[in-house]
Amino acid sequence: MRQAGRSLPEYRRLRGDGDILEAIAKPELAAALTLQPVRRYGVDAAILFSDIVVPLAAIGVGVKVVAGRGPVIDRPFRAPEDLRRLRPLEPEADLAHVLETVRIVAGECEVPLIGFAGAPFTLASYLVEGGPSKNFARTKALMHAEPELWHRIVDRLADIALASLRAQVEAGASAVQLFDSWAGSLSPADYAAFALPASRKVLEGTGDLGVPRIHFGVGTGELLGLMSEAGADVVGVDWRVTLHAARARIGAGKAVQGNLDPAVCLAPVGVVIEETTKVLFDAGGAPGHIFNLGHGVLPETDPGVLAQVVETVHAWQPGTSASEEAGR
Ligand code: 1CP
Repeated sequence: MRQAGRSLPEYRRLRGDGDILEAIAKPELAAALTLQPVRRYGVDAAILFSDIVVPLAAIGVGVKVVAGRGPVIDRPFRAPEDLRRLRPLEPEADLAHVLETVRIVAGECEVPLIGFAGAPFTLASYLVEGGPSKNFARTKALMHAEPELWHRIVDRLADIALASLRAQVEAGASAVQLFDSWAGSLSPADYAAFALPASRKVLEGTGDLGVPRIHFGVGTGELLGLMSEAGADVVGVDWRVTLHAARARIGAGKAVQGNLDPAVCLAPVGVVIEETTKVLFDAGGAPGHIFNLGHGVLPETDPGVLAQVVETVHAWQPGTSASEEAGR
């Protein structure tokens, strides 16, 4: 549950309202923030407290994370010269603080730690748009107008994500997640041509590490079949597609992750539990389901409700008539 911490008073106290990139750069603080949702909810994995733009900031691409908005790029990418600003990542030097956080958490945490990186398309969208976007117009214009430049940008971003993920696993992360949050804005043809090859480079490039690879996206219902070709072991699904339908699109041999709508968690607790049970039921009894929200926890979510979601998931016994009845 990405950003589960944001709903916690202890997170807001510890994190304060300073710059998130500064908080991420303090290993003891970042490790404590990583562990808070694990301790409070008893979830089965931790996700590193960092951000997808951290490697970009580390190689000198000017980027701020603006409160209430997200990443903002000082000088958005527009021209071939901008490629020079994407130098190779040297994780031990550039991400020393993040890797130290991974080592601390891996040493202290009783559940697996998930390391992560931004997928090339999603990172490129921030670089080209200059910040969060609704329609990704400049990004799509660039990929169609200058496909060669686009491919060079996403290829460099793939190398950066790959280096970052490999270093996180070497430092102790037990799984990796590639966040392609905005891939759902693409048509299947554009996804196949302009996003999939670079994501595949990252996922296949982590295949020898022996850790599960999770491939996340939002609004990707029409892309799930293509995403399943990118090389991950687990494909994330949001609430717009049932897990049952998603499994058919993704094909055998892969697990699914998802897919409770984060907005549902703002409803009365009885409704939330009912919807949680529906997700579990829909996943079926077959192995290979990671229960999760379809996207990040909304900050106004009641932590007590999330605790009950976790309890419901842990109590679920697939195949028993009582559980199945509740899911109908
Ligand atoms: O300071 C804050 O509390 C602001 C909110 C916040 C947080 C908690 C941001 C700004 N980043 C983060 C940390 C973060 N980002 C984590 C750590 C784990 C956790 O807290 O649960 C992770 C895994 C991310 C990954 C991330 N950052 C993604 C991919 C996953 C997703 O949710 O889609 C994306 C797209 C970002 C960019 C980003 N950073 C922050 C925001 C608000 C955004 C999204 C902006 C947008 O809408 O484009």
